[in-house]
Amino acid sequence: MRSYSFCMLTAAAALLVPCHALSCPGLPELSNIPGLGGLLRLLSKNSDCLPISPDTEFSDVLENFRQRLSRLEGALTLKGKIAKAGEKIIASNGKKADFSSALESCEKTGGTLATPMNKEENRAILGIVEQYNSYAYLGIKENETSGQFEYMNGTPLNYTNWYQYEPNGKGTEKCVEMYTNGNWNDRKCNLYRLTICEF
Ligand SMILES: [Ca+2]
Repeated sequence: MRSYSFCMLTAAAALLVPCHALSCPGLPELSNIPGLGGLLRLLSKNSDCLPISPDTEFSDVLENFRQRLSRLEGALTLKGKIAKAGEKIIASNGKKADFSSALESCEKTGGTLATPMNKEENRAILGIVEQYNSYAYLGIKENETSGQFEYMNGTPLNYTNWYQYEPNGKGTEKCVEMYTNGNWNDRKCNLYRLTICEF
């Protein structure tokens, strides 16, 4: 599985590479972003656009970028805005929404609903739930045909943390919420629950 850092670097590369061939209409705006402006100036040097740097130099720049992202993650984690679990970043916009609206707002920002696939991820999501003291929908749904709970892509669950006697709403409670103790409950999908996404 590709790492978060790798994905961020790929995104950065995708942002930069098209400028080799094209004019850079977005460059002035990007240059205004604190930190990124310096990176772009470093990359752009004497050219009117971004040059193809020697591999070693480009690696240095990417490494520098990776370190800055890592520090930013650290700062956000400290402020309780995000939680890290392995390669996953868990974050909330603090808003309550029904299941489909919550999922949509996560997908709009390039993520999906937080989906705990092991104890560590469950704990990270719980940290956000505790911070807002609010139940949250998870990225898990009941299969219409089999009645089994599964991930959003249809694969079976490989980790569960059901509350005692749950799931108990077969056919009527098709979504899953996390309680403020980290346990899960199957629940109707049209309630207002904290939106927590993973990236
Ligand atoms: Ca239930």
